[in-house]
Amino acid sequence: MSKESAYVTLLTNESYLPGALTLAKKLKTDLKTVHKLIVLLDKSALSDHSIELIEQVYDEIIPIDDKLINAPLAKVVDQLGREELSITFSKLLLWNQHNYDTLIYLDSDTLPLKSLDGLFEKYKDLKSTQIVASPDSGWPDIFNSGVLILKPDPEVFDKLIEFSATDNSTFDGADQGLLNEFFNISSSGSNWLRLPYLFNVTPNYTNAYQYYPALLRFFDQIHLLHFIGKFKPWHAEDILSSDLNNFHNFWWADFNKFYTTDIKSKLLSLPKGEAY
Ligand code: UPG
Repeated sequence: MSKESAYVTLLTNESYLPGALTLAKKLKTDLKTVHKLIVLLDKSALSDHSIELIEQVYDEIIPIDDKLINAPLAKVVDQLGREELSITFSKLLLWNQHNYDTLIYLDSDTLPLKSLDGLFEKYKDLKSTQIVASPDSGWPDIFNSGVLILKPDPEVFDKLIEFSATDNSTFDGADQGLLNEFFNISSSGSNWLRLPYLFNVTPNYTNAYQYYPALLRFFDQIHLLHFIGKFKPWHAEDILSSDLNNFHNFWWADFNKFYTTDIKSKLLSLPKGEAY
């Protein structure tokens, strides 16, 4: 029997739950994906009610409670100032999901605006030694690791784990630095297949730099928004404005559409943890 392809996200605590739920609802209800939705979940960190909400939208929960991988804390704090990102080394577990063919990994702070299903067909012949990702807006010779297309493979997984334990495996202390070292830098870029920026647009209202004319020119073609940085849309509704580049508006419009007042207030009162 041929293997399935699927979307997958990572969720290790309740502080990213509103994002993970809105992401799944968007893919299923609005964009009507025909693919399965999977979550790599640390169940021990979520309440029963939160797990019920996850079960309502995700087709499969892969528990990773006893498999979490942490990057050494000192470097991620030193380089990025964000302790909570140490846990993102757990993205390496993606390569161990070899019951699946192609995986499209999406961070739980992403919001697709258009269907991404065509990417499965486009990259069906991808090799497990390659990765597909968009350039990072802060350093375009490096890919952003919030949207990844990959082929799970136990051999590549073992190599990643081995590599992650070496000194200097990650230049930023987290998964993005590690995955770029492994797939991109070590092959002088040849194992990184570039996905257009339109598939991982990372505006940040605190960014000093935004290429506004390009934003206007390509606005209608944006396939996915990614709310990078410490401050996520669900942390506050009161910064919303009608500015075109205030992308938090898009997340709130969907969250308000998908969840009733009752559930919304519960979700918004969840602990924000280190991420806040
Ligand atoms: N995550 C959790 N719990 C945490 C922290 C992170 O589940 O406590 C998951 C979640 O899916 C989240 C993802 O990991 O979306 C990445 O964390 P996030 O805060 O969204 O990272 P960014 O601010 O977007 O930072 C960048 C990249 C991201 C990469 C990270 C570390 O966009 O893809 O993982 O840097 O390299």
